Amino acid sequence: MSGFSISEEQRQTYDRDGFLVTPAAFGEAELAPVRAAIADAWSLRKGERARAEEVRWDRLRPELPRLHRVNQSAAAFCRSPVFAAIAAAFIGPDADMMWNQAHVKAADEDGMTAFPWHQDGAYADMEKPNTLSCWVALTACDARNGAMLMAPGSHGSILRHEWDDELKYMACEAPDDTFQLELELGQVVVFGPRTAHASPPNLSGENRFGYSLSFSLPENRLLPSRAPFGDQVPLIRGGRHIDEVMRDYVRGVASTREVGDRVVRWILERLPNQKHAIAAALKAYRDAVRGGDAQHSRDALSSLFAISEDDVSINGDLIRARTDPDAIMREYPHLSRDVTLDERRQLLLRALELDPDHSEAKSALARLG
Ligand SMILES: O=C(O)CCC(=O)C(=O)O
Repeated sequence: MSGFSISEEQRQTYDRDGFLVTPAAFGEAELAPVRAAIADAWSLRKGERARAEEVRWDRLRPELPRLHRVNQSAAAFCRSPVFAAIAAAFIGPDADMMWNQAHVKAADEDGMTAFPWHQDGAYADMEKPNTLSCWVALTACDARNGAMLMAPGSHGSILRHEWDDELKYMACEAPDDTFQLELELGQVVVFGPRTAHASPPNLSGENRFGYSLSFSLPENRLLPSRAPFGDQVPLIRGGRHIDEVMRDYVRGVASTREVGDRVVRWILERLPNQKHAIAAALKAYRDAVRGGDAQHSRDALSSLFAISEDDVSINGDLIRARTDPDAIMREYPHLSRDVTLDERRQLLLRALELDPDHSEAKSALARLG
């Protein structure tokens, strides 16, 4: 893998504080195509949404999830050797990219580009809870443009989160001990699922771009439903980068047969309606590897890993990104009048997918008729 590595000192910092900040791990040449992908997704979002209430969020503080599905540069970035080294250090020899989402802050209006205090782990109870997030500075960040605030030592337990209707976010109380990061372009903040963080509004007059990627053990599922969750893009297997493993697998290298079969079997198991798309993408990848063009092979593998079910979003967030049925039911009474009956139904069904016995979600669904 790349020359990037995590030192013993960084590991100790992470254990003590719940986060660490790497030196610049990416240069402008790697970041520019990702920023362009985010800018494209942002324009599309602004164009697509005609709903009055959502427009302002989409313009000021859009969260743009799952870019690996729509852009090859973003997909390749998600499997960067930098993340492979971070995941290997903190998760182990087998890890997946679980979720990716850009955070843009435009020039602020009325404090609306702030993110309230929260812990990422409050949104999802995972069967394999050893997850981490990597927040990459795609523009330099400081107090003026809304750099992240971290709470060192806050990673002991999950705090209670309530719906912040003003900022449209599940939020916890602000911790006492907080620290604002100043980041150069390409620095990465690595933090755990229980590390509380927030960010103030962007008062700089320029757009601020960040890209957040989460990693977990493979084949991770949500509790209590045990539904597979997230992007599930393989990143490392047996400590090797997935692109090397899969290349050897489709070339028939015997030592990779078991692991490659398992990667493909899991995609098929998780996406039973996509059998044909998966077979076609695997064939395209095999052909690309045989053709010997590295970039073509990388993109073909990205296309295989990007296959997933269609997404619907409400309140600026994908329904499939909702991972806490109680949070859905706290949000539900506040849905704007623009949210259609069918979308309400889908949101409640998501709550029931997460917790099939959720009585409040069951009653709300019955009331919908
Ligand atoms: O982009 C920001 O300022 C905050 C992002 C954040 O809260 C997150 O990645 O969980």
